[in-house]
Amino acid sequence: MTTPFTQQEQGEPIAAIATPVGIGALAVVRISGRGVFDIAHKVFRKKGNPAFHFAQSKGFRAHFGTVHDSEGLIDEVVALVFRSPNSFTKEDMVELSCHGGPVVVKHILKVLLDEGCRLAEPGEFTRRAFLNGRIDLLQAEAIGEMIHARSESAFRTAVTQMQGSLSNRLDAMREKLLRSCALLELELDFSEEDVEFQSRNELQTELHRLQKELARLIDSYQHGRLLKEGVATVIAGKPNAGKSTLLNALLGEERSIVSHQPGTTRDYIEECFVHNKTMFRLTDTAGLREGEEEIEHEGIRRSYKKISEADLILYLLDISLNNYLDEVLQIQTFLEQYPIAHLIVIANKTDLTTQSAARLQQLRTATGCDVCGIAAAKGDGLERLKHLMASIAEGLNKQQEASVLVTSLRHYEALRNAADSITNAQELIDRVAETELIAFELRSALEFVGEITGKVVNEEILTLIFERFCIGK
Ligand SMILES: Nc1nc2c(ncn2[C@@H]2O[C@H](COP(=O)(O)OP(=O)(O)OP(=O)(O)O)[C@@H](O)[C@H]2O)c(=O)[nH]1
Ligand SMILES: [Mg+2]
Repeated sequence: MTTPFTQQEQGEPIAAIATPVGIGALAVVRISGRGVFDIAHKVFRKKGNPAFHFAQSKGFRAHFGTVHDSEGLIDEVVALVFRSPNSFTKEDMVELSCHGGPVVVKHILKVLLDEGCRLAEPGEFTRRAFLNGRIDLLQAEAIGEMIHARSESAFRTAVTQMQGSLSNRLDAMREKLLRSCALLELELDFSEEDVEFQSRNELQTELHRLQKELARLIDSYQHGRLLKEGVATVIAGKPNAGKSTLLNALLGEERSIVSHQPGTTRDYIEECFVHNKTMFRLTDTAGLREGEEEIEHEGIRRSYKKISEADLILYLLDISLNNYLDEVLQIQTFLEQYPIAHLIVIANKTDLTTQSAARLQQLRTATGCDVCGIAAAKGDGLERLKHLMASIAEGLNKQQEASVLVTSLRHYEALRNAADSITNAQELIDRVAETELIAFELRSALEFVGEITGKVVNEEILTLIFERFCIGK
């Protein structure tokens, strides 16, 4: 669509601060919608050209000038003009770059609101970009994910999604489904004549192909989730093993309270840790023992919950204690209870014993696990541990070496629903069921796929997606 919107078709004028709150070199206030050139005109004076009006400016032009309110000058700004449809929202837009103090920016926003703009809702600019057909829903979500990406890999995946790789795959799938649906529905129109426009054999082959493609995307979610949310890594072990010390050492900051008293950590503490472009979501937990009192008991219950959700368990023990082998039982229980999670046994406080090498070997033999010796308080052995963690994360990621990834639970569920509908259709064809029933299943598959890119728009989904954005995006 390249025709500009008429003024009537553009949304009501909205304004928002597009840059983070706080002091910075620059800040940007953006406005979009019907009549924004007139609104900007009322508050802006171009240097050396008092007769200037935004309506006469070409798109993608920057104009230097000042912003005023009724009492006088507010700031010197650069005004960038975007003419419909060549803007982020496809509407007329102006972006005012001003000095980055919070008072200045709010002042500029206020004059724009006084002159007729409404304060934008979170994500409203992106919502307009979607509704006006500039981007699809997947791309809109990818923009949100890109902004929130906390690791290089998560960022890269979001960028690929924003460029439309997943959208293209899904569109191709939709087209094939649409074609089959149309042919089946044509048969329904001619039902009295008993014709078959869509060969059932060909349809089965086509559906089989689609199922394979869907399965690949569904499988990619495990990897996509790890990229986006990080490898869920839980530090577990008995009180005083040094779990909080390890968390702090990995983060390089004193995040969790460390003390010689057993039972220091009560509630779990979660922090992100990026190593080798991979993000780990590290959780320090309350030490595992028979709970002494109510609060600690609750803390320990939460520890077990976190352990049960982990991709990677770092089981920490104090190797300087003489009863270190008592821990083997606990480790074996974890291995049995959480067979899917990876487990590294970490023998801490190697600085307090001269026998750590022999003890580590014993633990390896007794548990069959990777055992890593460290002195968390000094930072000894941490590089090896990080290396081990990275190689486990790589293994998790290798399970799915794909260029197109599904990273969102919403997409994952829609794809699973689509796959279920196609399975139903396949069974119906096998049973030589009525055309109407097959067409119904393919229609619902089509809708599920369409929900992802926004071809089928659902107001509830839109609200859910855009409310997670910040205002001004
Ligand atoms: N010598 C030595 N002491 C350590 C080492 N790591 C931790 N400690 C000490 O062990 C004690 C307990 O450390 P924490 O990190 O609080 O242990 P924790 O496992 O979080 O304990 P809880 O929160 O009570 O479950 C503190 O006094 C630490 O200074 C180490 O590598 N060597
Ligand atoms: Mg602790």
